[in-house]
Amino acid sequence: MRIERIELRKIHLPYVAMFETSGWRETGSHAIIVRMEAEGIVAWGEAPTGESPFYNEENQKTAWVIMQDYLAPMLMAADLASPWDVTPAFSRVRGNRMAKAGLEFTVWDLFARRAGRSLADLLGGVRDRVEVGVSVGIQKDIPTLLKVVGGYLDEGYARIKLKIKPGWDVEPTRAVRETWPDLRLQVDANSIYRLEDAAHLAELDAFDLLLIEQPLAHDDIFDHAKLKPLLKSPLCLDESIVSPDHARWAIEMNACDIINIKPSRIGGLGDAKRIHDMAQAAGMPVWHGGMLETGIGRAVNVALASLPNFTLPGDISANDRYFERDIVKNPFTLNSDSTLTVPTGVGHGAVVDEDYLDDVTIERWEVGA
Ligand code: OSB
Ligand code: MG
Repeated sequence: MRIERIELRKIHLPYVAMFETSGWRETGSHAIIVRMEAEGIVAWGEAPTGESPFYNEENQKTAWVIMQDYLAPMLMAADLASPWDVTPAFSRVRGNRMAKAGLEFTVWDLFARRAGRSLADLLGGVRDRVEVGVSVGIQKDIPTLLKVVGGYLDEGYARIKLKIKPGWDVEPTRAVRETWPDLRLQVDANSIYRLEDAAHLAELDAFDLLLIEQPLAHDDIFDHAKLKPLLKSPLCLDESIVSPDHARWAIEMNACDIINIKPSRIGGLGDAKRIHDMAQAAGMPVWHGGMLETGIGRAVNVALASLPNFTLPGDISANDRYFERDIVKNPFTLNSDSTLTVPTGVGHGAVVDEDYLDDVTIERWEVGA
């Protein structure tokens, strides 16, 4: 397959509520939306970049430049036998994995649509519904947190993740655990602690957590391997696992119990599936993280999360948890068993609301016929 046309859009789509982590705040999606044409087929994807390079090294502006100057020309020059050919075609470009992923997702959608198959089916998905939860940002005080968590539980979410940081870790987690003794609960530190904080982090062991996510540096595996035996709670890596090699190193070094897979962080669905398969062979569970995606990236995530080794609930909430109005016409809604239904139509299944997408587009660029 030859890609005939690529169109990129920078968007700004406000969130229903500001989202705060240990290191930054997100007030809305600053994603790059990708549209491609080949052989009469139109496909869509999303690089879920943020406004600032505070999660990883990328943001909307860096991905915009890298996609235009390097990745789009590489893709236009490639003759693709399958979506697996995209990652090798981009290999000369170091890092910049979200920029790569936005394009790679779109090529998967193209191939799935051409084959008349769903993306989940093309990837090897085995579930018709995926279990999900909510990632709850840092709140101004504990009463507010309990209200916010209670609201999500009332909506039917059966798993909660709390963002933590020094000064907002043991006490909020204790308060949520004491209020809901049976809740499936986990925490995410987004790289804010140091190995010297091990004894403090071990205080979280009292709260029967599903996992503690990425306590140490965003690019660390070595210190996590040292931390793991000092904690009783399962240790999960997010930021640190950016490629199949990083996953292999973490598994061989015994640096984690669980891996959070975000295909956007990893540079695409191909390498994300490789990590899924590698973890499965090692007996290590994975779960699907999120980057507060629009409905386009969300549909990609749901498809991937239907693979067999995604055995913990994902950070893939229903669209209305993020946006008052999304850029898709068929948002996901939460099923009563805290799941989302995996789309069965062709491609990833998101139907783009092109009029509303036009409204939230702040810049456009295109290449090709
Ligand atoms: O670390 O998992 C994270 C959002 C933006 C950047 C990083 C993270 C997150 C989330 C939200 O936790 C997950 C979601 O609901 O999309
Ligand atoms: Mg995380």
